[in-house]
Amino acid sequence: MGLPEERGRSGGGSGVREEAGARSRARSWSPPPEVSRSAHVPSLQRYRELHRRSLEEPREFWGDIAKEFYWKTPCPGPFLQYNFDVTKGKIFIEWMKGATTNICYNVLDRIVYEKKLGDKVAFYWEGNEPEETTQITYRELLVQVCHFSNVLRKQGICKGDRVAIYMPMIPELVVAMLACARLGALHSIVFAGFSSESLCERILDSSCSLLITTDAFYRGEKLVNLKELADEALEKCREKGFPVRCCIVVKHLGRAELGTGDSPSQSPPIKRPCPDVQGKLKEKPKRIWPQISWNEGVDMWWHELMQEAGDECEPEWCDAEDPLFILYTSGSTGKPKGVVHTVGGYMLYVATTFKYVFDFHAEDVFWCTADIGWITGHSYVTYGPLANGATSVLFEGIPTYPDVSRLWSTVDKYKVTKFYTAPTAIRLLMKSGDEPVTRHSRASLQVLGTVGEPINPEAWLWYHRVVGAQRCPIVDTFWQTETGGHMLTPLPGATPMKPGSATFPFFGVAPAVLNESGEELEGEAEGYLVFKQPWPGIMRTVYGNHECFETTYFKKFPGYYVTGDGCRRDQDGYYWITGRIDDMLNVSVREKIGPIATPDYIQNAPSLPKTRSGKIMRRVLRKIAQNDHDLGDMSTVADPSVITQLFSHRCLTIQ
Ligand code: 6R9
Repeated sequence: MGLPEERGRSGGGSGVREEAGARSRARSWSPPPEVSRSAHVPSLQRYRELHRRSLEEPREFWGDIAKEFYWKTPCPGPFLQYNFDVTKGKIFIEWMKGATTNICYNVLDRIVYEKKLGDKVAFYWEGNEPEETTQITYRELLVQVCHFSNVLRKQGICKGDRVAIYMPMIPELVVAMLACARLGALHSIVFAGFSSESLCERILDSSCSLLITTDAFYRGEKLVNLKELADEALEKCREKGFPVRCCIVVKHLGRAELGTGDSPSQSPPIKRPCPDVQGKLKEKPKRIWPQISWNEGVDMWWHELMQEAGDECEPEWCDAEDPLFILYTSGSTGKPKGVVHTVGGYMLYVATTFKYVFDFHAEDVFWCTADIGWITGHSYVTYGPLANGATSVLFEGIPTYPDVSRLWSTVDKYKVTKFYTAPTAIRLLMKSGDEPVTRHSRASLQVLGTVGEPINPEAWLWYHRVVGAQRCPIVDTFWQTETGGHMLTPLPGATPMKPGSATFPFFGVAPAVLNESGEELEGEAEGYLVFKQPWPGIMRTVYGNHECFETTYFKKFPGYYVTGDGCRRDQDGYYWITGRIDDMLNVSVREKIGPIATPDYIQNAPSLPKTRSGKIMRRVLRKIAQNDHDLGDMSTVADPSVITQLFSHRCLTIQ
């Protein structure tokens, strides 16, 4: 796709600068002046000044940001201490060690009592069906969280305990995670699209003492009997000698049975047509509410426990370096790793990236479409927006239900100003053409974002031209579960964008490009993307396996955090992620390594097995190469037919 023809016209927003004399250079799109005018960072020069300061004086830079937050006790010793070099001893990173705080207090009590934003909407909840909606203010959210914290306390949950959460995108998921944070218990959220095996494996790995789940939910047309999967998981845990003593169940699909209940201790009532009416609604398939099984002595209803719970709940004051949560990485290779993030650094980092990368202002309505089961949802549905007192959309549905214009009708419904999604969703919607988008106004949109994988320029240009009507800068944010928040990203009012490039490092981030021998490459270069110094949001360990943490991220190149991604830096200093290093086939491999490294067979593939978030499942590719049909857990594969196709076209001569 070429450049938009309207580029010079007034009202077109972004200016286009074609760089003369360099055919290979990508064109850059300047930030729209109306965005820059009111932006926190209004120019590239200002970005560079702030970035330089963040690297030269990290303690002062982050120290100033820390002043925005509530600390029960200040930092008694050094603000930052770390070792990134395996040859010099154990890898560790400590930001503000010894200072005490509570992240739940900071994202709720502070917003209600210090910022006086109690009546502001924290979330507009948009259910799977467009007519299922509710909203919750900061004050209401705080009340719910205090109640549920008391519920957990009564069940014996203490600071340091692990709590597994297996829930769809409903307000109670946010309540549950923040209640854990209030008590200093670690939440381990398992994406509700994962299988019972995955849930069991994760419960066992971090020996969770309690599970929070939901009766059932719809994902588009598909009914997911979540409680059944949770039961299977707990049964497997029991078989393996680890009985989980308590399972709290939210009545979500059966919520209408509970009535509207105006007691503040209950879940917010949801506007949902009652089942009889729903059955009669035109063109709506009849919804089935499954019977769920009940394990006496283990299962407890959320709404019953909430009714008995008290209003007051003093937060547990935690060390800045205490663990906040565990989140297992997608595990496209081998066993999933429990990535551990800590209270203080994660709080500073997600709050700051949210503010600058989406150029947050008080009147914004923010919408990140990611599921909270992934890091993007942890950081940019829950903690980042709440830490800034933002109003967000919490979306239970999928982009294609009831039709492919769902995202854009929802943007109009809530007047969304900042919208954040994945390239897979953009590419999928692009196939349906422009009309489902342009049918809706989208006039409220100001900034668009992407995350999860490289975005191809064609999809970028469509997102920019059609969705953003050429008015909206696109922030292509590169980061990982391990990094906690954005690492390479444009700032909407400052950075000239190049379609497909995540552009420049965020504050506090010092990237480098290394060759195979670990030498830093200068200027235009391609190689391993690494980071040279710690930022507050970096993971601190792999749960229960610090050695795995050191080996995976620090052994290959001592002194650096190794992302595992390849990247190219162009002549203007822009970073372009080329993908996971181990996904790449080095074309000259035979010459470099020797004849043993000659590929036996090259199989053309129309597509690769990917997760729903767009990640290539390398583990599955290896199995196909070995003709091994025992694929293990396939619950996150986006399109299983791809695998059948790959097996059937597999070269039969290789065994
Ligand atoms: C946030 C998240 C991390 C991996 C990462 C990289 C890929 C993420 C990207 C991107 C190119 C971007 N990735 N964002 N690649 N451009 N803007 O997705 O975390 O699920 O841990 O995945 O995703 O390969 O290493 P996670």
